[in-house]
Amino acid sequence: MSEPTREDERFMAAALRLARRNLGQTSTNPSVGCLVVRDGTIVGRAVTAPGGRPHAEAQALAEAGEKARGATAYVTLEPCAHHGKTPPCADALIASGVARVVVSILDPDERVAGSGVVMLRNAGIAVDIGVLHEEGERALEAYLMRQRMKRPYVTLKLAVSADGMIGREGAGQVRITGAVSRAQVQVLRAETDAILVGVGTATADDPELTVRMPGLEDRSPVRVVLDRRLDLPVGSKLVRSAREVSLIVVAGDAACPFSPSDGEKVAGRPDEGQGEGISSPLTPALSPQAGGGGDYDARRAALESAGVEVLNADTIPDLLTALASRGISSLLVEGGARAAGEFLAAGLVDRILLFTGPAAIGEGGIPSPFERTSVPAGFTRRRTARYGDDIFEDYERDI
Ligand code: AOF
Ligand code: ZN
Repeated sequence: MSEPTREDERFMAAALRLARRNLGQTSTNPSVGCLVVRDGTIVGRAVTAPGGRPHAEAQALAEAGEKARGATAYVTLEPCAHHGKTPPCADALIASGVARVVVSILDPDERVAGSGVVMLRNAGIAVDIGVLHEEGERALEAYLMRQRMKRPYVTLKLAVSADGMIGREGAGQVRITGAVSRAQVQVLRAETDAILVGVGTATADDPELTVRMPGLEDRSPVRVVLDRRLDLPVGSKLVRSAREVSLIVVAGDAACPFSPSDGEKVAGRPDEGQGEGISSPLTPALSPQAGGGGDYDARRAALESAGVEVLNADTIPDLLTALASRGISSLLVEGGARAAGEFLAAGLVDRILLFTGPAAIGEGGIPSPFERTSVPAGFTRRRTARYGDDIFEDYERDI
């Protein structure tokens, strides 16, 4: 068997970069990169198509054509061995006449799990596994999390003011970070399968949670709202756009922890004990319906007839299991403090992206779920960057 070389690492690095291109676009499939290289020249290159098919190898081999004969194929994930919605990539590689296949990560999908490699070797093709293994694990982390742990990889994104606030009571959306950070968040959304907020934030801010960056408009993730009692107004932007971009509203039973509290921005909710004198930012059309009570079924029916999927899940782990079974591998939690706190308390945050703006909010500020501008123990900072006047920090969960 051949030995992996520096050149192998170079081409695998290029395949991993290529795979990034369709992150968040290929659910339930991972975004895989494939290069076909002959005599040091790339003769075919592809990434898993949006929607998950065709797979990367099939497209790269089609581009290479006859030039694939005797070439080396670099694939970030083990080529599939199963007849799924498309024929096995292992068969396509064998038929193409490639002499060697270099793989970064073995596919944990039980339909593959090493059998792609066996098929290739049985056909006399040299196979090297584990080239840039660590980088491969990182590039495929969301897919690997869903396959191995049956839940999505969870990223918590927080924008905090210089004094550690995530907003101002009763003020709706407050601008905390600048244009560069906001553009980064748009890219992040585009690379993620699903995005989640609590009903307090959904009601107070009335966000759309779509990708609006020019050129990426068709890359909006599935939107998810934690909403125990189905208080999300039918007139909200989220519900009104549910036929264009999927919206899942997560209801629970009485024991469910998803109820908003004063940790989250819920203005004008008489039943939540909001203080007097806090002016509601909500237009009448967006005021939450009276919570609880017997019209739950009517609210559910109204949401469903607006194209919303209502999902019952009583706990964060139950919710994550349900999302994973829908093929969602990555989840971006965007707030508010209550929703963030729920995920942290459940120990189900894998990564924290903290954007800190230059201005203080002061009086009436809603504190971040963390102590001022820090993050909880158990996370290690991997990267810091300056985005305009903001500071960006990327933390990963330890182990
Ligand atoms: C590859 N190349 O580019 C990708 C692969 O539903 P199907 O038939 O498309 O199969 C989905 C499975 O294929 C998925 O769970 C994973 O094991 C593999 N993804 N395999 O050879 C690719 N995206
Ligand atoms: Zn395949």
